[in-house]
Amino acid sequence: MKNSYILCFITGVICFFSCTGNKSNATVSSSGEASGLVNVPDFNADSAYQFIQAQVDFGPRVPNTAGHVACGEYLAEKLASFGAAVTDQYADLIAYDGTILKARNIIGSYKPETRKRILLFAHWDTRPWADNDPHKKNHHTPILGVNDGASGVGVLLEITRHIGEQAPELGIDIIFFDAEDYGTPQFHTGRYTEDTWALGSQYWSRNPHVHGYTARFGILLDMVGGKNAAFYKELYSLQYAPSVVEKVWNTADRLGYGALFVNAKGGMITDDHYYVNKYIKIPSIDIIPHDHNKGFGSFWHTVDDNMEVIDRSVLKAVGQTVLEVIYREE
Ligand code: AHN
Ligand code: ZN
Repeated sequence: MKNSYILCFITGVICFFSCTGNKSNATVSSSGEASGLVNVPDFNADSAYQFIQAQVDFGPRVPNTAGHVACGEYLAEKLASFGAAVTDQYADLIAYDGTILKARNIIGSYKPETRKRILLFAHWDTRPWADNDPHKKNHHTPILGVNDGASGVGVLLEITRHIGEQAPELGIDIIFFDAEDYGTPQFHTGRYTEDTWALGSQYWSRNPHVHGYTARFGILLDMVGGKNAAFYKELYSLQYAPSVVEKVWNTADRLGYGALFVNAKGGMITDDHYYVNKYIKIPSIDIIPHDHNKGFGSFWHTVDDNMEVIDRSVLKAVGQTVLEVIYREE
Protein backbone atom coordinates (compact mmCIF):
# COMPACT_ATOMS: atom_id res chain seq x y z
CA MET A 1 0.00 0.00 0.00
CA LYS A 2 2.62 2.49 1.09
CA ASN A 3 4.84 1.55 -1.85
CA SER A 4 2.11 2.27 -4.35
CA TYR A 5 1.58 5.75 -2.82
CA ILE A 6 5.27 6.46 -3.26
CA LEU A 7 5.16 5.16 -6.82
CA CYS A 8 2.19 7.37 -7.59
CA PHE A 9 3.93 10.38 -6.12
CA ILE A 10 7.11 9.78 -8.10
CA THR A 11 5.14 9.24 -11.32
CA GLY A 12 3.27 12.46 -10.62
CA VAL A 13 6.49 14.39 -10.10
CA ILE A 14 8.02 13.04 -13.30
CA CYS A 15 4.86 13.84 -15.22
CA PHE A 16 4.72 17.36 -13.78
CA PHE A 17 8.29 18.15 -14.77
CA SER A 18 8.11 16.53 -18.19
CA CYS A 19 4.95 18.48 -19.00
CA THR A 20 6.10 21.88 -17.75
CA GLY A 21 9.58 21.39 -19.12
CA ASN A 22 8.17 20.80 -22.58
CA LYS A 23 8.87 24.31 -23.91
CA SER A 24 5.78 26.36 -24.74
CA ASN A 25 3.83 23.33 -25.93
CA ALA A 26 0.78 23.64 -23.72
CA THR A 27 0.61 27.41 -23.61
CA VAL A 28 -2.82 28.94 -23.94
CA SER A 29 -2.58 32.21 -25.82
CA SER A 30 -4.16 35.34 -24.42
CA SER A 31 -6.81 35.38 -27.15
CA GLY A 32 -7.74 31.82 -26.22
CA GLU A 33 -7.57 30.24 -29.66
CA ALA A 34 -4.96 27.65 -28.70
CA SER A 35 -5.35 24.87 -26.21
CA GLY A 36 -3.93 21.38 -26.75
CA LEU A 37 -0.36 20.31 -27.34
CA VAL A 38 1.08 22.09 -30.32
CA ASN A 39 4.60 21.72 -31.54
CA VAL A 40 5.52 24.99 -33.25
CA PRO A 41 8.56 24.56 -35.52
CA ASP A 42 11.68 26.64 -35.02
CA PHE A 43 12.02 29.22 -37.81
CA ASN A 44 15.53 29.15 -39.30
CA ALA A 45 16.57 32.67 -40.31
CA ASP A 46 19.69 31.41 -42.11
CA SER A 47 17.50 29.25 -44.30
CA ALA A 48 15.20 32.21 -45.03
CA TYR A 49 18.29 34.28 -45.85
CA GLN A 50 19.35 31.68 -48.41
CA PHE A 51 15.88 31.77 -50.02
CA ILE A 52 16.31 35.54 -50.32
CA GLN A 53 19.78 35.17 -51.83
CA ALA A 54 18.51 32.62 -54.36
CA GLN A 55 15.90 35.09 -55.67
CA VAL A 56 18.35 37.98 -55.75
CA ASP A 57 20.76 35.84 -57.78
CA PHE A 58 18.28 36.14 -60.68
CA GLY A 59 18.83 39.91 -60.64
CA PRO A 60 15.84 42.28 -60.62
CA ARG A 61 12.55 40.35 -61.05
CA VAL A 62 10.78 42.93 -63.20
CA PRO A 63 7.79 41.63 -65.18
CA ASN A 64 8.56 40.98 -68.88
CA THR A 65 12.25 40.25 -68.21
CA ALA A 66 14.21 36.98 -68.30
CA GLY A 67 15.17 37.26 -64.61
CA HIS A 68 11.49 37.43 -63.70
CA VAL A 69 10.59 34.35 -65.73
CA ALA A 70 13.49 32.35 -64.29
CA CYS A 71 12.70 33.33 -60.70
CA GLY A 72 9.05 32.37 -61.22
CA GLU A 73 10.16 28.88 -62.23
CA TYR A 74 12.38 28.67 -59.16
CA LEU A 75 9.56 29.69 -56.81
CA ALA A 76 7.05 27.23 -58.27
CA GLU A 77 9.61 24.42 -58.03
CA LYS A 78 10.44 25.33 -54.46
CA LEU A 79 6.79 25.20 -53.36
CA ALA A 80 6.35 21.83 -55.09
CA SER A 81 9.51 20.48 -53.46
CA PHE A 82 7.98 21.28 -50.05
CA GLY A 83 4.91 19.24 -50.89
CA ALA A 84 2.51 22.03 -51.82
CA ALA A 85 0.01 21.61 -54.65
CA VAL A 86 1.06 24.39 -57.00
CA THR A 87 -1.30 26.45 -59.14
CA ASP A 88 -0.01 28.99 -61.62
CA GLN A 89 -2.22 31.89 -62.46
CA TYR A 90 -1.02 33.67 -65.59
CA ALA A 91 -2.53 37.01 -66.55
CA ASP A 92 -1.88 39.94 -68.84
CA LEU A 93 -2.15 42.97 -66.60
CA ILE A 94 -2.16 46.57 -67.77
CA ALA A 95 0.31 48.94 -66.14
CA TYR A 96 -0.13 52.68 -65.48
CA ASP A 97 1.40 53.48 -68.91
CA GLY A 98 -0.45 50.81 -70.88
CA THR A 99 2.40 48.28 -70.80
CA ILE A 100 1.04 44.73 -70.79
CA LEU A 101 2.68 42.80 -67.98
CA LYS A 102 3.01 39.04 -68.42
CA ALA A 103 2.19 38.26 -64.81
CA ARG A 104 2.24 35.01 -62.85
CA ASN A 105 0.66 34.56 -59.42
CA ILE A 106 2.14 31.43 -57.86
CA ILE A 107 -0.02 29.55 -55.36
CA GLY A 108 0.99 26.68 -53.08
CA SER A 109 -1.77 24.84 -51.19
CA TYR A 110 -1.88 22.39 -48.31
CA LYS A 111 -4.94 20.32 -47.39
CA PRO A 112 -6.97 21.81 -50.25
CA GLU A 113 -10.02 19.77 -49.12
CA THR A 114 -10.43 21.52 -45.76
CA ARG A 115 -12.58 24.63 -45.43
CA LYS A 116 -10.62 25.93 -42.42
CA ARG A 117 -7.82 27.84 -44.12
CA ILE A 118 -5.21 30.53 -43.63
CA LEU A 119 -3.82 32.61 -46.47
CA LEU A 120 -0.21 33.83 -46.39
CA PHE A 121 1.09 36.10 -49.14
CA ALA A 122 3.90 38.31 -50.38
CA HIS A 123 4.82 39.92 -53.69
CA TRP A 124 7.64 38.37 -55.68
CA ASP A 125 8.14 40.96 -58.43
CA THR A 126 10.52 43.88 -58.01
CA ARG A 127 10.18 47.53 -58.92
CA PRO A 128 11.47 48.59 -62.36
CA TRP A 129 12.63 51.97 -61.08
CA ALA A 130 14.56 53.29 -58.09
CA ASP A 131 12.31 56.34 -58.22
CA ASN A 132 12.80 57.17 -54.54
CA ASP A 133 16.59 57.22 -54.81
CA PRO A 134 18.29 60.43 -53.61
CA HIS A 135 20.18 60.57 -56.92
CA LYS A 136 18.08 61.42 -59.96
CA LYS A 137 20.44 59.46 -62.24
CA ASN A 138 19.20 56.26 -60.58
CA HIS A 139 15.48 56.88 -60.97
CA HIS A 140 15.18 54.64 -64.03
CA THR A 141 17.39 51.85 -62.65
CA PRO A 142 15.55 48.69 -61.53
CA ILE A 143 15.93 47.95 -57.83
CA LEU A 144 17.38 44.64 -56.67
CA GLY A 145 14.39 44.25 -54.38
CA VAL A 146 16.03 42.42 -51.53
CA ASN A 147 13.90 43.74 -48.70
CA ASP A 148 11.15 44.93 -51.05
CA GLY A 149 10.20 41.64 -52.66
CA ALA A 150 12.61 38.87 -51.77
CA SER A 151 12.30 39.12 -47.97
CA GLY A 152 8.58 38.33 -47.73
CA VAL A 153 8.91 35.46 -50.18
CA GLY A 154 12.04 34.17 -48.39
CA VAL A 155 10.24 34.07 -45.04
CA LEU A 156 7.25 32.34 -46.62
CA LEU A 157 9.47 29.74 -48.29
CA GLU A 158 11.03 28.95 -44.93
CA ILE A 159 7.55 28.66 -43.42
CA THR A 160 6.51 26.44 -46.33
CA ARG A 161 9.52 24.19 -45.74
CA HIS A 162 8.26 23.59 -42.18
CA ILE A 163 4.67 23.00 -43.29
CA GLY A 164 5.97 20.34 -45.67
CA GLU A 165 7.67 18.57 -42.77
CA GLN A 166 4.88 18.92 -40.23
CA ALA A 167 1.43 20.10 -41.28
CA PRO A 168 -0.49 22.51 -39.05
CA GLU A 169 -4.12 21.68 -38.36
CA LEU A 170 -5.59 24.22 -40.77
CA GLY A 171 -5.21 24.21 -44.54
CA ILE A 172 -2.69 26.79 -45.71
CA ASP A 173 -2.41 28.67 -48.98
CA ILE A 174 0.74 30.56 -49.88
CA ILE A 175 0.42 33.11 -52.67
CA PHE A 176 3.34 34.86 -54.31
CA PHE A 177 1.67 37.80 -56.03
CA ASP A 178 3.12 39.31 -59.15
CA ALA A 179 3.08 42.90 -60.42
CA GLU A 180 2.68 44.51 -57.01
CA ASP A 181 5.43 47.06 -57.46
CA TYR A 182 4.69 48.51 -60.90
CA GLY A 183 2.70 51.39 -59.38
CA THR A 184 2.84 54.84 -60.99
CA PRO A 185 6.43 56.12 -60.61
CA GLN A 186 7.19 59.43 -58.94
CA PHE A 187 8.73 60.78 -62.17
CA HIS A 188 5.52 60.20 -64.13
CA THR A 189 4.04 63.55 -65.14
CA GLY A 190 0.59 62.21 -66.04
CA ARG A 191 -2.11 61.40 -63.53
CA TYR A 192 -1.38 59.29 -60.47
CA THR A 193 -3.70 56.35 -59.92
CA GLU A 194 -3.54 54.40 -56.71
CA ASP A 195 -4.85 51.19 -58.24
CA THR A 196 -1.77 50.82 -60.43
CA TRP A 197 -0.22 49.02 -57.40
CA ALA A 198 -0.84 45.40 -56.48
CA LEU A 199 -2.06 44.34 -59.92
CA GLY A 200 -1.52 40.62 -59.30
CA SER A 201 -3.45 40.75 -56.04
CA GLN A 202 -6.27 42.71 -57.68
CA TYR A 203 -6.49 40.06 -60.38
CA TRP A 204 -6.50 37.10 -57.99
CA SER A 205 -8.97 38.75 -55.60
CA ARG A 206 -11.45 39.07 -58.48
CA ASN A 207 -10.52 35.68 -60.02
CA PRO A 208 -9.43 33.35 -57.22
CA HIS A 209 -7.74 30.12 -58.29
CA VAL A 210 -10.55 28.10 -56.67
CA HIS A 211 -14.19 29.02 -57.29
CA GLY A 212 -15.71 30.37 -54.05
CA TYR A 213 -12.33 30.41 -52.32
CA THR A 214 -12.19 31.83 -48.83
CA ALA A 215 -9.97 31.72 -45.76
CA ARG A 216 -10.38 32.55 -42.08
CA PHE A 217 -7.81 35.33 -42.41
CA GLY A 218 -4.82 36.46 -44.45
CA ILE A 219 -1.36 37.76 -43.60
CA LEU A 220 0.79 39.75 -46.01
CA LEU A 221 4.54 40.00 -45.45
CA ASP A 222 6.08 43.02 -47.15
CA MET A 223 9.64 44.20 -46.45
CA VAL A 224 10.10 41.98 -43.43
CA GLY A 225 13.90 41.70 -43.28
CA GLY A 226 15.32 45.21 -43.18
CA LYS A 227 17.59 46.43 -40.39
CA ASN A 228 15.98 48.91 -38.01
CA ALA A 229 12.52 47.67 -39.00
CA ALA A 230 9.56 48.61 -36.84
CA PHE A 231 6.17 47.10 -37.61
CA TYR A 232 3.39 49.49 -36.72
CA LYS A 233 -0.27 48.49 -36.99
CA GLU A 234 -1.18 49.37 -40.57
CA LEU A 235 -4.49 51.20 -40.87
CA TYR A 236 -6.30 49.11 -43.50
CA SER A 237 -5.36 46.06 -41.44
CA LEU A 238 -6.94 47.66 -38.37
CA GLN A 239 -10.00 48.65 -40.37
CA TYR A 240 -10.65 45.27 -42.03
CA ALA A 241 -9.05 42.74 -39.67
CA PRO A 242 -8.56 44.22 -36.18
CA SER A 243 -8.69 40.84 -34.42
CA VAL A 244 -5.98 39.45 -36.71
CA VAL A 245 -3.77 42.46 -35.94
CA GLU A 246 -4.26 41.82 -32.22
CA LYS A 247 -3.60 38.09 -32.59
CA VAL A 248 -0.34 38.69 -34.44
CA TRP A 249 0.94 41.58 -32.32
CA ASN A 250 0.05 39.77 -29.08
CA THR A 251 1.81 36.65 -30.31
CA ALA A 252 4.91 38.65 -31.20
CA ASP A 253 4.87 40.26 -27.78
CA ARG A 254 4.53 36.89 -26.03
CA LEU A 255 7.54 35.61 -27.98
CA GLY A 256 9.61 38.62 -26.92
CA TYR A 257 9.41 40.57 -30.18
CA GLY A 258 7.41 43.47 -28.74
CA ALA A 259 10.11 45.99 -29.64
CA LEU A 260 9.75 45.15 -33.34
CA PHE A 261 5.96 44.79 -33.40
CA VAL A 262 5.13 48.21 -32.06
CA ASN A 263 1.86 48.74 -30.26
CA ALA A 264 0.98 51.89 -32.19
CA LYS A 265 -0.71 52.86 -35.44
CA GLY A 266 1.23 53.20 -38.69
CA GLY A 267 0.22 54.50 -42.09
CA MET A 268 -2.54 53.46 -44.50
CA ILE A 269 -0.82 51.46 -47.22
CA THR A 270 -2.28 50.43 -50.56
CA ASP A 271 -0.74 46.99 -50.75
CA ASP A 272 -1.75 43.46 -51.78
CA HIS A 273 -3.86 42.97 -48.64
CA TYR A 274 -6.07 45.96 -49.45
CA TYR A 275 -7.58 44.22 -52.49
CA VAL A 276 -7.84 40.86 -50.72
CA ASN A 277 -9.95 42.68 -48.12
CA LYS A 278 -11.89 44.78 -50.60
CA TYR A 279 -12.72 42.30 -53.36
CA ILE A 280 -12.64 38.77 -51.92
CA LYS A 281 -13.31 39.98 -48.38
CA ILE A 282 -10.83 37.82 -46.54
CA PRO A 283 -9.84 39.78 -43.41
CA SER A 284 -6.18 40.41 -44.06
CA ILE A 285 -3.34 42.31 -42.47
CA ASP A 286 -0.04 43.71 -43.69
CA ILE A 287 3.15 43.25 -41.71
CA ILE A 288 5.10 46.17 -43.16
CA PRO A 289 7.63 48.60 -41.66
CA HIS A 290 6.00 51.98 -42.04
CA ASP A 291 5.64 54.93 -39.73
CA HIS A 292 4.85 58.58 -40.14
CA ASN A 293 8.39 59.79 -39.48
CA LYS A 294 10.58 57.44 -41.52
CA GLY A 295 8.06 56.18 -44.08
CA PHE A 296 9.31 52.84 -45.43
CA GLY A 297 12.92 53.56 -44.45
CA SER A 298 15.91 55.04 -46.23
CA PHE A 299 16.56 52.26 -48.77
CA TRP A 300 12.97 51.86 -50.00
CA HIS A 301 12.79 52.09 -53.82
CA THR A 302 16.46 53.01 -54.04
CA VAL A 303 19.47 51.22 -55.54
CA ASP A 304 20.54 50.49 -51.94
CA ASP A 305 17.90 47.80 -51.38
CA ASN A 306 20.60 45.11 -51.50
CA MET A 307 21.67 42.12 -49.37
CA GLU A 308 23.37 44.40 -46.87
CA VAL A 309 20.04 45.72 -45.60
CA ILE A 310 18.95 42.30 -44.38
CA ASP A 311 18.96 41.66 -40.63
CA ARG A 312 18.45 37.98 -39.82
CA SER A 313 16.96 38.82 -36.41
CA VAL A 314 14.10 40.64 -38.15
CA LEU A 315 13.46 37.64 -40.41
CA LYS A 316 13.42 35.45 -37.31
CA ALA A 317 10.97 37.65 -35.40
CA VAL A 318 8.50 37.80 -38.26
CA GLY A 319 8.89 34.16 -39.30
CA GLN A 320 8.58 32.76 -35.77
CA THR A 321 5.57 34.94 -35.04
CA VAL A 322 3.72 33.81 -38.16
CA LEU A 323 4.60 30.15 -37.51
CA GLU A 324 3.30 30.50 -33.97
CA VAL A 325 0.04 32.02 -35.21
CA ILE A 326 -0.65 29.40 -37.87
CA TYR A 327 0.29 26.35 -35.78
CA ARG A 328 -1.81 27.48 -32.81
CA GLU A 329 -4.93 28.07 -34.89
CA GLU A 330 -7.49 25.34 -34.55
C1 AHN B 1 2.25 52.67 -52.01
O1 AHN B 1 3.27 53.30 -51.93
C2 AHN B 1 0.96 53.27 -52.43
N1 AHN B 1 2.20 51.40 -51.70
C3 AHN B 1 3.40 50.72 -51.34
C4 AHN B 1 3.24 49.29 -51.51
C5 AHN B 1 4.56 48.70 -51.71
C6 AHN B 1 5.49 49.11 -52.61
N2 AHN B 1 5.03 47.68 -51.08
C7 AHN B 1 6.23 47.45 -51.53
N3 AHN B 1 6.52 48.31 -52.46
ZN1 ZN C 1 8.10 48.50 -53.55
